Amino acid sequence: MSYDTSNIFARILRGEIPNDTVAENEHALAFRDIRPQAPVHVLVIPKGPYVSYDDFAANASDAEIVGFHRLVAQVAQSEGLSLAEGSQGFRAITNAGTHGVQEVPHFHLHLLGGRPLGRMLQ
Ligand code: IU
Repeated sequence: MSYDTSNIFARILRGEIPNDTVAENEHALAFRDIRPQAPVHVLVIPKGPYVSYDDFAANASDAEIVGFHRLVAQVAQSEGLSLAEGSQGFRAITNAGTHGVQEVPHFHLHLLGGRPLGRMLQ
């Protein structure tokens, strides 16, 4: 699947649409989900044009991959989700494609926490 530059997260990255930014670095942006499913619901996206997690993992540079994950860790800490600092935990998920029910075709990781999230897989 080729990258669609008109997707909503691409427009956010270009500054065409406002967002509730939590943090950013050279390679990634973190912002609050507009329909939060938990007290903390932050989306972390790479700044590069990657459709899905597998696209990102296969094609992003080492610096992009490290930068992305460091931002996830930074947000987990700043949002009070870090286990190392005594939180009750969190969930980090990414949906891909039709079966994964991916709504926006720009890779994003959902970081959820602040309440018990229930079991996902039986
Ligand atoms: P999904 O993993 O692609 O299914 O989730 C997309 C998420 O993006 C979903 O939780 C939406 O609430 C969220 N979102 C957003 O935060 N801002 C937007 O403008 C749009 C979707 I469209």
